[in-house]
Amino acid sequence: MSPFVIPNRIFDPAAECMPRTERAGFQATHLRRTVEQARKIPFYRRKFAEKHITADSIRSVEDLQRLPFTTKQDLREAYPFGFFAVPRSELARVHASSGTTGKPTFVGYTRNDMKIWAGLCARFLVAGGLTADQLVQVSFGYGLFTGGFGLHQGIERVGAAVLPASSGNTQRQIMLLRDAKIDTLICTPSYALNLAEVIAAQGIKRGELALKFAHFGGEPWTEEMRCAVESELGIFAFNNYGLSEIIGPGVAGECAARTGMHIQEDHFLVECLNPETLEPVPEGEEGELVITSLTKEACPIIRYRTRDLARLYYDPCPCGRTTIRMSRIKGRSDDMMIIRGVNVFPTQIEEALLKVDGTAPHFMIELTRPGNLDEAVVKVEMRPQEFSDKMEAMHRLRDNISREITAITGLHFHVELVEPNTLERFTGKAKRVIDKRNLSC
Ligand code: DLL
Repeated sequence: MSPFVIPNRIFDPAAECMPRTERAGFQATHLRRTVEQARKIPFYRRKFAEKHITADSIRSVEDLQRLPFTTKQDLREAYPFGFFAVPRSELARVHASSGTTGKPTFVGYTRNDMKIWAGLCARFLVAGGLTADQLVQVSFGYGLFTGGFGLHQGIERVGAAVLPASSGNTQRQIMLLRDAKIDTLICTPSYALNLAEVIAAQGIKRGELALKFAHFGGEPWTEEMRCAVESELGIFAFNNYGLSEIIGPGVAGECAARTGMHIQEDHFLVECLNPETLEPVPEGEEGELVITSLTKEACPIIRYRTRDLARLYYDPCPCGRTTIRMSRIKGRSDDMMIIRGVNVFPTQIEEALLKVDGTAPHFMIELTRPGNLDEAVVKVEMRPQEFSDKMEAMHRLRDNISREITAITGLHFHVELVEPNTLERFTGKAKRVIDKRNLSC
């Protein structure tokens, strides 16, 4: 067996390492069942009728291409429970997506959905080294957000112990980490950075913490950010991906090889499409992830357009799992800024900043359009030790940052250096762009 595979009762080689052709047969059966289940939802019943789709006509995974897409807008229009395929009596849990535009989007789970969800979270945690003897602090919010409860049930399924700290109150989080000798931390990567900074500011020594591992997800982050957080907290950090409309965390996660996140293909079909033409992009090229659930009862979902941009890799992973792997998410197409006609993602700014010594990856982008041309300002925090009143040193730092940003984005950003600890900190997902351009008029 590969050295990357950690034997554990959760790891399921029959499902995770099966030959790809065999998996396709299994997926086709489940796709057929999903179409059957989705017919209970008026939206899909209508779309299937328009396209003459019946469950029986689904014979292979290639038939996926004939199925209709689902967008966030479709879900919104069916508010509150129009995308539920089961009666209320069969529901075991309801969560909601972190809607930025007023009303949330509800997602329901039957008892069986809950069991599957716990198993999926357990699987990626185990792939990333979680063992039953660890004590895990969950610093995701427990509530409508799927992060807290989702990871919580996965940890319990593994048999590890969970400390449900929930989000917020950074001082108390650090006290818990230290006093309970937590080995594994679960939160967003930006919150981990926030914790690392406060830990350093309080003069807490590495030896006072027992932290070894972390599982981060819920927002885009870069490899540079991983290096920074790992070295500041002395941990090994794994990436995991999911979204509430699909299930929550548990769609994909990294194994110890960390060569992309293994998609849990026995439960989800993932396509990578050109967002304009909606045609598949060639293997390894960037596109929008479009996800179909294969085993969900309460909220089966077909070809959901995630708006998340990533790449898919089909080559074998050293860990032995045969599932497709997805790259980091470059960003959501919703987060993409179009500045003077050039597409820019906040992750590109993060990448640039982490290449320059002396800056902290705390930044805020402000976009304005004083005349006809966009202006982009990035406020960047300095590290306390680099903050000085020597103009020349500050100018040099600013020029270095500006050069890196231009090298990565091809655009000029005005760089404003700001004092340590002056930009907003986030306890969940970071929000880094303020767009004052009033583009709707
Ligand atoms: O964030 C579910 C989740 C919770 C995943 C905890 C992982 C850990 P939503 O609030 O619906 O659900 O937000 C989903 O977050 O479409 C991506 O844009 C982004 N996202 C989630 N995980 C990652 C990741 C949860 N690892 C949206 N890398 C998704 C990049 C991520 N972006």
